[in-house]
Amino acid sequence: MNNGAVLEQIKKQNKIIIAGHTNPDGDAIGACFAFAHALKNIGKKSKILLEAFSSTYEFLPTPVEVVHQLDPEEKIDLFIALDCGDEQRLNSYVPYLKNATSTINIDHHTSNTMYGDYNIVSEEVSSTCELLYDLFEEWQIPITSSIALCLYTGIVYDTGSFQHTSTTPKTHWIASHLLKHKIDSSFVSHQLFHRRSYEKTKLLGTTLARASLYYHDQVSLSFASWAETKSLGTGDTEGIVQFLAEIDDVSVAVFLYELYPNEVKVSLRSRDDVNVAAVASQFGGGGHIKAAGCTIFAPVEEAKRLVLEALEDFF
Ligand SMILES: [Mn+2]
Repeated sequence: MNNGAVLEQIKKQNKIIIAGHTNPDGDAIGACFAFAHALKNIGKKSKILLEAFSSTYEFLPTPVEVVHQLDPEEKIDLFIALDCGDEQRLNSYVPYLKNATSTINIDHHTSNTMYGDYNIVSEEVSSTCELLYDLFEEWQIPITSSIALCLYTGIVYDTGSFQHTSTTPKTHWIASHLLKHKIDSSFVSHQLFHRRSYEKTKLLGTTLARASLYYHDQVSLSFASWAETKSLGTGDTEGIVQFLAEIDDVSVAVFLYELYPNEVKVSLRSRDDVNVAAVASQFGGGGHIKAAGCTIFAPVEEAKRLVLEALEDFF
């Protein structure tokens, strides 16, 4: 893929939508915001399309309007999907992708289905934000301090503060360049990993108290019901699965939460050889070998049974 041709394509378009995946995380949000800044800096207008996200990210500067929905009649020249392994990750935004005159898919998931007219996909990078750094360099779009903060946040988020195995020397190299833009890295870490609402703190306690171990203590699992998830307001249960993965000899951690009645989101983490992306894909989900997710349309007890059954082969 000639990335220069992608930039030429962008320059020709007027109605540009930049979208990230459902239940947006730090990488998706950082990537969308950074991309909007980059487009603005080359004189292109855009709009960001994202589902509601945690107030954690309110410190990130956006140069354009962020909307949760578009007018179904709205004509879209170019739809740019960021951090989405497949079309379904766009959830209710799929029709906008389908109706757009052209589409660009920029992502770093192994499971990427190359659904765009243009696909810039690398599995070698830690995050979509890391990929964007290289892309902006190639496109000679200057990294401003706003872009740097957005990209840095996405990289820190997706690498778990440079702790996940996806972190490479290159990741650190890029981060060091971004930090030259006077980013308060301690503040970013606090926002992303060391701050949670009172409601989420309580839910964390409840779900950890009900954690169970399976398959000779190699799998940890817990869950939150719809009523409990709803108590959060935002449905933000991010990070809870990590606590389950930190239990002594646990190899796979599972956290299920009912986002709506009979709609269960499943987060999976692996600390060893189990490919949890493969497990998630059995339920139409995807992700990375060590971190993946899916949605199961069933009561939470049933979803729990199905996931444990899918994991049985590994233990
Ligand atoms: Mn990502």
